[in-house]
Amino acid sequence: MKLLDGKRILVTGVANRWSIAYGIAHRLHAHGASLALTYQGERVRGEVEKLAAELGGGPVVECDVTSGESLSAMRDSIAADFGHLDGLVHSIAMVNKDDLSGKVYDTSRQGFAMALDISSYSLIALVQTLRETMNDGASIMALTYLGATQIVPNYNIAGIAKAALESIMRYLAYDLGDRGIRVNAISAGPIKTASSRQVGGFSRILDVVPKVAPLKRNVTAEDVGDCAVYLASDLSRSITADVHFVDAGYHAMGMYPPDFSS
Ligand code: 0WD
Repeated sequence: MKLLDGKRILVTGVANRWSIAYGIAHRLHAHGASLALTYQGERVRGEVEKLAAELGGGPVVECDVTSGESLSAMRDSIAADFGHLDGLVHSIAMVNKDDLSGKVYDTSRQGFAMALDISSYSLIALVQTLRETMNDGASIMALTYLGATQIVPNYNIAGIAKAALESIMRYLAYDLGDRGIRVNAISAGPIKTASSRQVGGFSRILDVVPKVAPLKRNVTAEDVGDCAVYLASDLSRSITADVHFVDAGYHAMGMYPPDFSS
């Protein structure tokens, strides 16, 4: 008997093999979950279909979170081909590259609106669309980053969007608690992906973590995936409205260690 046997989980945000969502899907599948994946746009469809075939061959459905029509069509397709959900993974973010360096006060109104729409509001949009297609007791999780609450130079508007996402996570946990549906966030340490490479100075962030974090290393998407397994499973049945750090302990450091040199 595996931890997630019989659980049907929808994973968003798989773009390629390096996506954190892929690491999560891989671990959920290893622990027995049946998976459906969403992809954004024809550009990544072939790759996501290939990855889905390795993960049990569940449905692969298009979903652009900025479009109500796309969200509704995704829900109808999931309801018809997959059934009610026991889990939902939100692994979606988008910020203009120009807004991932320089000064926050230079952020445009359009860049702010787009970042908050895709990276934060999308969690509300997904829950609004899918809540009737979710079983009571389901588990929802969203990916966040330390830049939500701490200053991480260059993360800028992405951090502001993550602060909104974490707050949305808590309010949704309250909204859905009467159905036993849990909503949590996983705060991942830096991992090299298509999105993270857009952040100014990202390779320096990867260099610093092993010198500072208590575990003296970076984390992998599979590490994040194992936290997702716990949150999707009944082991975390009493855990909701919280941020779970998978960052080798980096977030807890108040000062760099004495032997630190960059
Ligand atoms: O260091 C990192 N990589 C960290 C990432 C540390 C902590 C948190 N995160 C978060 C990200 O902010 C994001 O929420 O993890 C999540 C996944 O990010 P990722 O795995 O680093 O990046 P990526 O593989 O690019 O996945 C993000 C995906 C998009 O990928 P592309 O590369 O095509 O932009 O978000 C999806 C898309 O699949 N996405 C959308 N999905 C639906 N509708 C949309 C949209 N409009 N826009 C982007």
